[in-house]
Amino acid sequence: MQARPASQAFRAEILRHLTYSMGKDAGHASLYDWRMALSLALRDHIVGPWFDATRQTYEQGRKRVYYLSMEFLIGRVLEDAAINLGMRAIAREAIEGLGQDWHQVVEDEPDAALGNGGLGRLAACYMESMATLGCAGYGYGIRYEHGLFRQWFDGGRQVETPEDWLKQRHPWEFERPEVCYEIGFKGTVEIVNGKSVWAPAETVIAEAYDMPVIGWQGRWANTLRLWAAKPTTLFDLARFNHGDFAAAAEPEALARTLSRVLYPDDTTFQGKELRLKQEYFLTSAALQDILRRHLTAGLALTDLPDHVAIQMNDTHPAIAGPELIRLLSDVHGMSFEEALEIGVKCLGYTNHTLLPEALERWATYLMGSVLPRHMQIIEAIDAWHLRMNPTRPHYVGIVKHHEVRMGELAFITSHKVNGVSALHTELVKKNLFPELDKLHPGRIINQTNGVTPRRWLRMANPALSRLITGAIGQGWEADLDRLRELDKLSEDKVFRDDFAKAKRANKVALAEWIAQTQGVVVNPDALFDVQVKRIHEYKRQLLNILQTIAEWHVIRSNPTAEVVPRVKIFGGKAAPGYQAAKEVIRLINDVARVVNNDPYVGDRLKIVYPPNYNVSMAERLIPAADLSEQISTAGKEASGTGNMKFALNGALTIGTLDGANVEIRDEVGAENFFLFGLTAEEVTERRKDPEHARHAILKSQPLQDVLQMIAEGRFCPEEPSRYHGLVHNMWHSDYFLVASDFEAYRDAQTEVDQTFAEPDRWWRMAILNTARMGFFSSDRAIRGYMTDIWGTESAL
Ligand code: T68
Repeated sequence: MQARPASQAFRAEILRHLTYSMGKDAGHASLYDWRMALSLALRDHIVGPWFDATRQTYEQGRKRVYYLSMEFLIGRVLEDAAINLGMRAIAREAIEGLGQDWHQVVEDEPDAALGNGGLGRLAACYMESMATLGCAGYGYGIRYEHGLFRQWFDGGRQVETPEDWLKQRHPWEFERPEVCYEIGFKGTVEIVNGKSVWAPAETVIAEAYDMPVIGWQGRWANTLRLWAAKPTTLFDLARFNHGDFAAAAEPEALARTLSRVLYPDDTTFQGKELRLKQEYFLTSAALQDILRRHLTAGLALTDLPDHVAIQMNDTHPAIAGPELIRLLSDVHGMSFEEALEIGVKCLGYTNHTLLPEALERWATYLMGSVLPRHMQIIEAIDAWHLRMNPTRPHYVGIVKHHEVRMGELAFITSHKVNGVSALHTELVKKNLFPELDKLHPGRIINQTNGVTPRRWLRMANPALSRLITGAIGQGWEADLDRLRELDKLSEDKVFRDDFAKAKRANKVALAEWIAQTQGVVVNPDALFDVQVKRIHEYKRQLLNILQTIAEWHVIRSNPTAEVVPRVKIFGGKAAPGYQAAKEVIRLINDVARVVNNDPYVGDRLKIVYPPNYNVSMAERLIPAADLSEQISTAGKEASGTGNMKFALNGALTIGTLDGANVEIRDEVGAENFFLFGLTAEEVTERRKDPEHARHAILKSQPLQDVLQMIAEGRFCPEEPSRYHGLVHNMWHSDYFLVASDFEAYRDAQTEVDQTFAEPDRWWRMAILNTARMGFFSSDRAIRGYMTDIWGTESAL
């Protein structure tokens, strides 16, 4: 077939980059060279819209949004950029015309894994939606040299190795050596002429690296600005000249540790000095950059709230309040109260968790030593807040029991605080900030999370995307409510068959990948049952594997039973120090080994747990899923976003009334959702019975059998006592109520089987899930932030 002129021209652009940017000729180019040349050629097409957007924002004096986040879980960029530019077909044709396989080139790109999980991925989806909607803004984060660790399994146990995405050049970033700021730590504060002067004892330089973020159809682009730490003094020449080469490089090594690694703990607060320094490093660099931009535009600092909206992604950048006050008062001469008032108008805070162990609370001695001036300002904010709210109960303060509570700090320094699902927001009001909510009615609002349909449907699931476009025409990618037009097609037998075929094609592709990478052969006609997310007790992967064991037991005790064949797929990492989560990982792998090698079982049950779950793996698994496991203990999952991606791709959900599951069920219809389990209120009630675990276990023979098998070492004959601790905990503690929900979960799984056995019914439900997910587009979420929090309008 003759290549289109556009792709011929683009081919020349790739070759130009291969020659002049990579210094290679086609005969000697590696896959890496080709990927770089292709990426750079695509990047050239982003620069135009990027400049235009920046110029327009500047000329129109538009208010900008600054999204401060310690994490941006971007994943791969190449194909996403190509799709948003409307150049995927051209790019593919061009690179294949040059003898390269598109998929191989795309998959050569390492994931930018600058995040742990949902919070970081949400930031990435929001950046893409802001660009799509023409919401002018910047993302500010850290350019970690090492993103989230790589996971592999050794005898079923999680092992972590460092991630190394910057080993190769990252073609999507522009280094900005001229955009740099000094960041100070420690030292002393003195009063000079009635003003506080902070003399830091340590300083580092924050240097900017910019990544353009291109929106749908290339109509707008924003910047993701990531800061890298550089030393203020590169080198101690005196020491070097004395022959002490290692010591001479010390200042550099010290500075660089600041942006060296992402903290891999998404669940417990550790209170480590380096983490506090990282948080301040990001925040101070971002705020200095924001003020510089404002001042160079010739604007007055008193007008800051008309031009600047700053969103704090959780409390990680919550030092922003004190830092902004410091910059406005100490550096720019404003009064404390005026600075505070301006700060509050600019700042917003998104809460992502209620788990007490995850809430940030810095010891006052640490805060006071790392950021002495900020500690003073925090105390001043606390005192001011008490003055302004004389009815405030004493225990509501920011500083309490020698700790600085970052949630309270973020709340008091923001004009809006938001939860991430309807249920979560209610619990934020009721359980997390009840007193502050009373003092500041209306400050807490909800913005239910969303995901970008460009990456999570259009890119990840081309088969389904083609089917949708064929049925309802183009444009749904940026107007996801239009999927409703599929509603009536659920009654159309031909469409149902096509929908099932698209899903089957994805399952076949996944089955091939599983066979190749895991050495496990799975049947694409089995039900693909997927639970992928960070491993955490509250997310209850344990409930899933216990039910799997029960199912295996049924098959074993009934060798000829006709069951609906299932493939249980797990994916996810545990924080390296989280022993209970690591034990669950090992149990899943142990059970998988036994079940997958059990000749009685055959095709009826398989368990796969591919290591190193990340964004790219999600893009492979989600489109191939039949069943989405969203089974957290009610009241614990703030929202979930994987739940949205699965349903959008036509998987049915088995889930509890937790986080955004509640709203997903409302949207898709209760009859198209497999609900089970205690509600958040019932969970609280149930915990009042100290023997809830034992009582629940005694009511369930299958659960007793499962626990007995584990206790006997059926899955680890080489070390039968391996899971005694886990079983003991199930009987005597079971904080996350696995036992209490076990029977309900099994019943729901039986219903899943029965439904799957009736394809017409199943596919009708699956279509209705896709059709009714419009609400969960991150475009809707960003529109909500724009009107309710940021006070900004689209530039498009
Ligand atoms: C997640 N939080 C929520 N935290 O658990 C999830 N935490 O329900 C929600 O959908 C998602 O945020 C988006 O709102 C996280 O992912 C972290 O990753 C994290 C990282 C560092 C410290 C604390």
